[in-house]
Amino acid sequence: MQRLLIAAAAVSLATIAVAQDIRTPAPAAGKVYFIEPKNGAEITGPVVVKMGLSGMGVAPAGVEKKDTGHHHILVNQAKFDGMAPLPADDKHRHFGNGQTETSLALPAGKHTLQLVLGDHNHIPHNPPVTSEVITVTVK
Ligand SMILES: [Cu+2]
Repeated sequence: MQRLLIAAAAVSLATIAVAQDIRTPAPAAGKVYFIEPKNGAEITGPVVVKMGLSGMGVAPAGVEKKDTGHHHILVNQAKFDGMAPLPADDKHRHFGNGQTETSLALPAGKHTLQLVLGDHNHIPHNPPVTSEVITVTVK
C-alpha cells in the first residue's frame, strides 16, 4: 500500500513538473547567429547588429505560431533564466516587433553580446535557441 502511495505521489509530481514547463518547444534545426558584428570586431560609433535565424521563423511578440520567436540581445549578461520571460532592461533588449536589425549605442570598451530567441511570451524555447557569445570593442 505504501509503495502504491509513493508511486502515486511520484506520478502526480511528474504531472506538476510537466504542467509547469511553460516553454515552447524549439525544432532541432533552430539556430540564431550574428550576421554582424563579427566576434572580436572593433567598432567606432553605434554597433550595428544583424540577427540571423534559420530553421525557424520570426514572429512578433504576442503572436503564437509554431516554430517562431523574436530576437533578444543579451548585452554584458552571461546568464539568463530559461524558465521565465526575459526581463526588459539594458542587458536584455527585446525586438518584439520582429526586427532582425538594430543599432546599439554602447559606451567605449569591451562588451559581450548574445542572441536568445524568445517565444510569444518572451520565454526562451526548450531547448533554448541561443547564439555564441561574441565580444566587440567599441573605440
Ligand atoms: Cu521579448
